[in-house]
Amino acid sequence: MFSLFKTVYEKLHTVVAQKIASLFGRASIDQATLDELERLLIVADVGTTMTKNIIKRLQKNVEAGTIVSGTDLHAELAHIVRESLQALPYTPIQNGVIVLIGVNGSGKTSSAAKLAYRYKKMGKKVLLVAADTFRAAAVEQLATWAERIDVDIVRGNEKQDPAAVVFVGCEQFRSGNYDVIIVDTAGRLQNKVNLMSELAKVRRVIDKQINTVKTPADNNNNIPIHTLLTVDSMLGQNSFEQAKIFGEAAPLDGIILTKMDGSAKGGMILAIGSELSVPIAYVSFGEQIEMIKEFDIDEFVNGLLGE
Ligand SMILES: Nc1nc2c(ncn2[C@@H]2O[C@H](COP(=O)(O)OP(=O)(O)OP(=O)(O)O)[C@@H](O)[C@H]2O)c(=O)[nH]1
Ligand SMILES: [Mg+2]
Repeated sequence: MFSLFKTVYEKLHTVVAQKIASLFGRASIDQATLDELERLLIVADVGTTMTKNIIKRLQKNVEAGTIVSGTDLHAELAHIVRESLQALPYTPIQNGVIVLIGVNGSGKTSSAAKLAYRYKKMGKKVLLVAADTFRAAAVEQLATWAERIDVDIVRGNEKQDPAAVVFVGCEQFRSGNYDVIIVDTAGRLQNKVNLMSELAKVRRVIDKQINTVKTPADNNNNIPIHTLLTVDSMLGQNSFEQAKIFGEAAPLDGIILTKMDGSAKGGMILAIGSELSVPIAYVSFGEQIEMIKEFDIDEFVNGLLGE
């Protein structure tokens, strides 16, 4: 299992990280080094806002004499990166609702299956809801996963109102003693306005069914509902606009950064934190069912900047 996880930041480390790490070997740090670092951070998709903040802080340290060598630069950069990620922690739910949203092809359906498998392995009773009724194939895709991992599923029919499918899912969740319900949604519709209003409606149904309509068994505890946005890490900066638009349809609790196995640009992780103020919840790093894990700050910092 560990060898699977080892690959998460492997590509990242071989490409951008090596160039950044070469700066840490320098005996002294001058403006030219900081300019070079700035360029590398932009290439790594750290984003202009975050990159500027980082460089400004490093400059101050250089002027104050607290960064002299490449080793000092490494330590301070790692400190800044860690600090910015720690400001946005994510705590996975133990029981409750996960709604996956995101642009088409970003990995919603795969992530729904992976999370279902993960929770099942933790001993949880999981219900999947195939609410991407825009395409029949989408429902089939999730149903195939559900069968393979032996998890219950509520399936919609093609072109059925997704909110109606979610309604049935919520009823089954409450009556069937489930711990976790994971909802897969559509990533495309005829137009963006329709998609966003559909997602907002799905969210309203869940809010109402889960936390307003109660059965005695619910014990009147508030059940957490997390909306997680899947972001394809290979798309780099393009993902931002999409993430902002999706964030308007439903409050985002976390990001699942997908396809990290193919991405050499892990800087996205920092840009998302600083520009969208949404924590990274999980990283997905391959097509196999186990290939998702909780985002680990230290592992990421070591992947990007070396130990
Ligand atoms: N290599 C790799 N491929 C992935 C990963 N996550 C998803 N994929 C692949 O990306 C493609 C799209 O994934 P889906 O889960 O179907 O994406 P989706 O968001 O549900 O797409 P739509 O239903 O079309 O909106 C599939 O071929 C997946 O196998 C990952 O972490 N790594
Ligand atoms: Mg899908």
